[in-house]
Parts: sequence; C-alpha cells; structure tokens
Amino acid sequence: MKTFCKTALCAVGMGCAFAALAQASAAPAQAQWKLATGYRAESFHTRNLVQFAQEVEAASSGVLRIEVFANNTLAKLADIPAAVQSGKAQAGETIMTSLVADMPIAGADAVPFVVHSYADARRMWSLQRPLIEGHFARKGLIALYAVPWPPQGLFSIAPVKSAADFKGTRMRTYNPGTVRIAELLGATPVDVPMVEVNKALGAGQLDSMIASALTGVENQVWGQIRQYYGIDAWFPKNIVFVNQQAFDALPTATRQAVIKAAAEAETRGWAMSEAVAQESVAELQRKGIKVDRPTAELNAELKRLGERFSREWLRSVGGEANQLFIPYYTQR
Ligand code: PCA
Repeated sequence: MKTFCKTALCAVGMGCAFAALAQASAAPAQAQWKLATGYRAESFHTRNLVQFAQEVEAASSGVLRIEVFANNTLAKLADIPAAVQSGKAQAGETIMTSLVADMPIAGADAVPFVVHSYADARRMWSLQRPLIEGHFARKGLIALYAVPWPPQGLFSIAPVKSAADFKGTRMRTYNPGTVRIAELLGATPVDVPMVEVNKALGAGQLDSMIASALTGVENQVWGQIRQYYGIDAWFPKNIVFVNQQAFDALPTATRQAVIKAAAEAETRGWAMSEAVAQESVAELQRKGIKVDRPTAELNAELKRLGERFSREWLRSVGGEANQLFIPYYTQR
C-alpha cells in the first residue's frame, strides 16, 4: 500500500484502500487472445507469429497477451476462419486459398504463372488487399497481415519429361487450385495437409506434388522424392486475421500496437520467406534430390495449362478478378 499512500487522495486524508481502488479501476483490463494456425511451431510463418505476439504483449505493457496454437491444435487449418468468426479463437492464420469458397478473389494467389517474383507478389498483394479486407469486414473479421510461401515447385518421385507422365499418377493437393491442376494433368488429386506430407509419402500414397521447396524440407521428402523442378508456379500467402469484436474491445493504444506489430510482422515475414526460399532449395540438393529445370516440352505444357487455368478462373470469379488483374498487368 505504501506506494498508493503517496497519492493526492491520501494527502487530503482519504484512506489508502480507496486510493488503491481508484488506481486499479483506471488500469486497462487485460485481454487474452488465442491465435490458431495449421502449420508447425518451427515453420517460419509460426515463428513470425510468435514474435508478433511477443511484440504486441511488450508494446501494450501486457494489456494484450496472444497465445499461439500451432499445428492444428486449436482448430484445423480449414476450420480456422470459422473458429475466429465464432469466437472460439480471437485470431487465426490460414492459407488464403482455403478461403475461396467464400471469397473467390483469395484464389488469385494460386493462379499459376501470374506472379514470377517476390516483387510481383508484393504488387499483387497491394492490389488484392483492399478486396480481401472488404470480404473480411463483411464476416466480422479484420485482416492483419499476409506473408507468402516461397515459390511453388514440382516434386516427383520419378523424372517427368512431359505432361503425359502425370497420367494415372497421384498428385498431392492442398487447395482447390492444386486439385484443378492435378485434373488438368490427368493425375488423381490426393488431399494431404502440409503437416502430413511425410506420412503420406512414407505410406506410398503420392507420386508428385506442387509446393515450396521449404515444404519439402519440413517434411523431409528425400526418402521418396527424387526430383524437384523449380517452376516458380505461384506464391500463395498465409493471412493473419482477428475477430472484429475482440479487436474493438481493446483500448485504442493497444489496437494501435496490434496494427503496428502486424505491419512489422508483414515486412519481417516477407524477408524470412525470401531467405528460406533459397536455403530450402540448397537443402533439398544436399539431401540428394535432383534440382532441375523442366524440359522445354513440360515447360510449354505447364504454361498452356496455366493459361487455361487463368481463363477458367477469370470467368468464374468475374468482376473482382478484373479489378485485380487489369491493374496488375497494366500498372508495371
Ligand atoms: N506449403 C503449403 C502451402 C504452400 C506451400 O508451399 C502446403 O504444402 O500445404
């Protein structure tokens, strides 16, 4: 009580207990958020999330504590948006392409051969962001930041020379876009969550997949996979978002701290992604996987497939797709 007895209230003769009460009610209430992600604790996206949580806690002087639940432990990847909407979690991270059923424009990330570099991916995000924010707002969610996976390459248990080599094989998929690509190649799509790729390969369930080199490293795919082709097909992004009500319940300064830490997490995450992109390809090579370019024939076939995919996508998404792609292709 000693410290409180130095207050003005004590000086005018009021009791220390009363002074303490007055001070306590002025202190902002503490909030505790649960943040769900479907990826492993050691993956760079999750490490970035944990740092974001630590920075928010420090900047808000402990007013907001965010606990990160990795590896689908609070909700499965596909269920995370619903969990955040319902308040089971206050915040979450998912891969944007898993949102396409509700917001088709989120699939722009996985249209093959549109984004060729991190610089392109940045430009795509700056155009996509306002559209995504609008959809999130209509669901009572706020988009905080997005970070891309490294470019998507082609893994295969055997060398592939042309699209015909995929006929009748099993291709791992992780979103509606990869399912369509498998179909266009005449392969059977096999849906396997990122954290179970190693198990599925070990069980002999897969012949190929399109994913980042990092995903190959995290899943130690070198037991079965012999080939990696750096086709840089697309740069899918993870998005971190929060329940609007939970956000609005925070004091203004804490809300500002969240927005600032989110902007920093976005910048940091993009740099991490770019760094792990290069490291992972080198690691695949060190583990004995043959890192190669696709043959001219396969390359041409994949590009044609990408064009067909784009046409289908533009037709099915309609107006918003044009709102994104027209400036993307014209404002270079
Ligand atoms: N890895 C995630 C999504 C994109 C990627 O590179 C996955 O394989 O599910």
